[in-house]
Amino acid sequence: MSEALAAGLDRGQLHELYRYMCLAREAEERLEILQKQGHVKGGLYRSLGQEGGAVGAAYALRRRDDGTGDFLAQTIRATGALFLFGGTPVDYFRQYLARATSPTRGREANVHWFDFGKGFIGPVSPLGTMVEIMAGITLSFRLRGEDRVGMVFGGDGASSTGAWHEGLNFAAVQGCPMIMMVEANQWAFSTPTRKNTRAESFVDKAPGYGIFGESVDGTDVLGVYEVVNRAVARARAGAGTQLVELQYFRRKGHAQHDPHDYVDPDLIREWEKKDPIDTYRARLLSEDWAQESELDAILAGTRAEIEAAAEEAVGEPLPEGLSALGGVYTDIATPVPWTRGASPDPRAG
Ligand SMILES: Cc1ncc(C[n+]2csc(CCOP(=O)(O)OP(=O)(O)O)c2C)c(N)n1
Ligand SMILES: [Mg+2]
Repeated sequence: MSEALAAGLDRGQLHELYRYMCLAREAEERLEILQKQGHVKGGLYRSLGQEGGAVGAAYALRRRDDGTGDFLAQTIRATGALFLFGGTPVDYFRQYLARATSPTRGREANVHWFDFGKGFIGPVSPLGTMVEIMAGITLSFRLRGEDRVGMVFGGDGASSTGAWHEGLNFAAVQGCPMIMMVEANQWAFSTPTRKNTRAESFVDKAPGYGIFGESVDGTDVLGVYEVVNRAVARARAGAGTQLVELQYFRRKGHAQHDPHDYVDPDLIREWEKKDPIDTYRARLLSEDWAQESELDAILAGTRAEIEAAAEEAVGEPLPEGLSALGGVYTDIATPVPWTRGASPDPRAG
């Protein structure tokens, strides 16, 4: 690795953060056009303004493609994390367009897909449930003595579900190497956070579970990386479950069908000034970590990649109706048996 310039990251890595934020932004903007053209099946969710939180957090994880790395449970607002973990733009479009070629063969939508080999397991619809699932996965890491961690994203609204509390408490009690990312974007659909919790900050909840929590400006990709990197290091070293609160703002409606008319437009304009991609680009230039031409080339590259992926997915077929009968139970293939690691299975013998 070449010389570290900031947060222990070298020039190439700092550029990579920028690239993945751009990739998420470009993919979602392309989706908006596809939706207007009638191609998108189901809702369309934006992570606008939250790209830095998703990318900065997932960048702190160990990413592998053979089922031996860290695990990630992404949400609809963590598109950048999904791409970082090897979810490809073309599969992302296939999912949103419900193509027969999509990872779920058109059965599920948007970011509801997984790849055990790459280590991302997606969300299920009931909010909070992924916390319980990740608690189980990270318990298995701990029992096998593997130095792997699992990161689960969840919104501020999701934190008011029973599953979230139970999952987090179980993980904390069991000392699971789980990183609980709270996407505090101040809304759960049209419900403001103050109607979801009396706590001033989600970090205030951490001591209630006996775990360490830290809060960070979720629009600052480098700041997020630094805080999450520390949390990951603690969890990997055996300090148990960690909580990180990403503070930012949902700048669009819950989904495209939500008019967002309950939010003060001045507030949205304020948060536009803190756009994570614009502010990071300005910093890269002012610190001399990048040349304008390099960043332009990265952006152009992501645009070309997204355009090619969108075109590929659009050209592919929808599933045949009868195919819905297949793959429901026993013929589900799990190509990488991540539950059987190199270390011995504690149930054996
Ligand atoms: C248990 C449960 N209750 C309600 C819903 C419906 N629902 C889906 S997303 C959502 C809002 C989620 O808000 P938040 O967790 O803050 O995430 P954000 O959309 O802000 O990223 C709701 C109420 C659900 N999926 N699961
Ligand atoms: Mg929210």
